[in-house]
Amino acid sequence: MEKLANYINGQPTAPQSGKYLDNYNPAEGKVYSLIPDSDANDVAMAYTAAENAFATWANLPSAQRAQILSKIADLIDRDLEKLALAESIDNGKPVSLARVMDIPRASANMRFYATAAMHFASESHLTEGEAINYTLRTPIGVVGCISPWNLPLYLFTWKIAPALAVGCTVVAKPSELTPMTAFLFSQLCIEAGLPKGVLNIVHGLGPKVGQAIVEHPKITAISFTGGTVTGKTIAATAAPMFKKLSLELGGKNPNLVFADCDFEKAISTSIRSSFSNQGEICLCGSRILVERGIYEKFVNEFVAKTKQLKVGDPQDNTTNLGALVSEAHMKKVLSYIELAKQEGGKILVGGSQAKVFGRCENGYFVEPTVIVGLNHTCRTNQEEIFGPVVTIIPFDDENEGVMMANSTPYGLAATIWTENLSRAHRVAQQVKSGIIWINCWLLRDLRTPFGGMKQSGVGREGGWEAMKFFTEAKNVCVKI
Ligand code: TXE
Repeated sequence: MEKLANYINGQPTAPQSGKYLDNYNPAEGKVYSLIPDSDANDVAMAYTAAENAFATWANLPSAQRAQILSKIADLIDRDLEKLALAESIDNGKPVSLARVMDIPRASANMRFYATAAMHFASESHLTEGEAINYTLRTPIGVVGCISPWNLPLYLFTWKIAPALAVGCTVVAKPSELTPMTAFLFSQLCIEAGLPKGVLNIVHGLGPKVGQAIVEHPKITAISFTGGTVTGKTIAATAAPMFKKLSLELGGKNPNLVFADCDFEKAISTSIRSSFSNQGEICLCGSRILVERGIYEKFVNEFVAKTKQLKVGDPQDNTTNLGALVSEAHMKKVLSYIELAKQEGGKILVGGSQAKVFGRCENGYFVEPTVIVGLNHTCRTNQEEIFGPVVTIIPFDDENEGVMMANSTPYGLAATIWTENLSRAHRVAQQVKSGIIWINCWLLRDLRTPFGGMKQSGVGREGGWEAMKFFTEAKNVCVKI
């Protein structure tokens, strides 16, 4: 069985403990490779490599850093098919999705920040008649990047690319549930000539490897995407050391549909925003709030469209929903469906584990599920489920819609469907989410600030925000 390796000091490296963890193919419910069960010793080794590489990498002209990062992007493009298949096998998502979303976005992340490295500039402030201030931004040092399992290579590169672009060196940990593409990525880094120690990838469990990265006294900043509960542990661990933190956490995103929307577009995009990647995207609109005038029509049409979705073998190009990432996660999602029933919810479609025959008969599939009849305050409508499960809730007017949209502890993303221009802007201002899409969903410009309010996180990624996060600002005041 294939054994994955850590990537430390430019080399594929076995864990010091010699121990490995099972890596599952969730569509088959079967172990198909082994990943290093690393620990604090491997993190310490990765840190030393990153520290030794720091001065040279930080002082390299940005154009040279950019060249290497662009080369990595080119290699991702070259290996598109191989990486898409690997992502699909590791995560359970349809290969057709990985081919158009995950892998192209991974190379886009690398290329975007490669070019950004050459455009990054800092401010100056003239104190009239007295002084000129200029701001120096220098890479903060060795940083930790911890990424989740839902968009494995996509979110892994989204973190490491800006860190590397500004001249930081990195100790990174992909999710133990989906380590494969980060492993393949390490091979591309070697091929691209990334100097040794600049990026180090340590595989293993969150409470062991992730925690060791966060606890490491000399890792100065942590960029994390994952669950809100883990985010709290990370914040509590990092706070006494005054580490810089960027936390991108969960969401319970409202999809607000007004009666004056373009109905067909609202329906078809809502199907995507509900069930893409099996609903395992932090930006999915899991609470569909519909103005009462079109509620019945919307529910009927949405249910009819949901019934057309095909749950199946992720390698079949006609599959819309593949497997959930793990058995534990499937059970969690199914438990929320049970909870919804206990809370009085009515399941209009789905509601069970999906059976896929043949190769995938032991896989972790869940039917796309639509639930109505629940109050916006119940647990089903307040807690993140992170699966192919949505609720539809009617509202009477704009105020009530906004109130419901804002009624959860989360504030990551929101979608607004209306053809009324004033309403669109008014509601966008009132909804407490870091990302608002009007008449679209998941339309991303990598320059824009990305992140959430309330319990959806701290800080913003994207564009200059991420570059600033990985640098330390120093003001220099010159008397004139
Ligand atoms: O994520 P974890 P889990 C949500 C979603 C899901 C829930 C839990 O609701 O059901 O979180 O998922 C590492 N110190 N999202 O438990 O554990 C871990 O190894 C440092 C939303 O699978 O947060 C992995 O690399 N690191 C989300 C990463 O954290 C630790 C995406 C994320 O895993 C750690 C994923 C620790 N103590 C889940 N413990 C999103 N925002 O997109 C774990 N990790």
